Amino acid sequence: MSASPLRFDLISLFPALFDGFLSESILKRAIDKELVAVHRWDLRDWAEGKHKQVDDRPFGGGPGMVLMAPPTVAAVEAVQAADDRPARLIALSPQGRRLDQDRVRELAGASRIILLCGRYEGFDERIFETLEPEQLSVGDYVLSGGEVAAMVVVDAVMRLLPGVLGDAESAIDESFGPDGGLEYPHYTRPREFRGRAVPDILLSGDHAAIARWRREHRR
Ligand code: 21W
Repeated sequence: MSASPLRFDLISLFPALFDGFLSESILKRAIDKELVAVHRWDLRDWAEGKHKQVDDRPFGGGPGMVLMAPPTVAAVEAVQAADDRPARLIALSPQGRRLDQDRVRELAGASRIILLCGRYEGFDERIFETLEPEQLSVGDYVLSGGEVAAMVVVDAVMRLLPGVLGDAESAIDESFGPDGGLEYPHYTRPREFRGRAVPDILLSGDHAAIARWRREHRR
């Protein structure tokens, strides 16, 4: 459909984690409509040796394992070369800058985004020195790896791409707009639930009064 859909490349040790995410709902529809393309890559395919090792113990001691530079850098360079368009390279890392809607909007203007997902205690520092990725976190809590964070990035970005959401769904982004929150309490059937009724005004058909009520109940 669109000439050149935004392309995501997801590099992970567990690419199957993205299966359900990519095969349901809005994202599946966007992929089917070729508004976005998502490619998955298994980091282990660049591991060397009989054991296909991708992690090792930290020099200097300490807990956990560290993602090794050689397979990781080889994977990223191969993925970069898989398409002519230059890519934004993002490493998902708890030490990264926190993702917010401004950054999401900015990423939605890219033509290609490579998301590198770590596991274990962290990345060998030379991965950062060699590839100089942007580092992004999705919040101040501890995940088991970068995959869920990568899904957050893909989800937040793809829903801003033209044609991905219907008009009704698009309105949801207004809650991050210049007017601040347009969030108000929502109700649907039934009209009464466990003794709690829907406010009469919402059933009145008086659109001006409803708009006023929603402004007054904005949160
Ligand atoms: C979590 C890796 C913690 C390394 C004991 C005390 C990517 C993430 C991740 C992970 C550590 C993101 C330590 C928000 C996240 C991610 C796995 C470091 C050091 N050990 N955004 N301190 N939260 N997490 N642990 O966890 O890869 S983006």
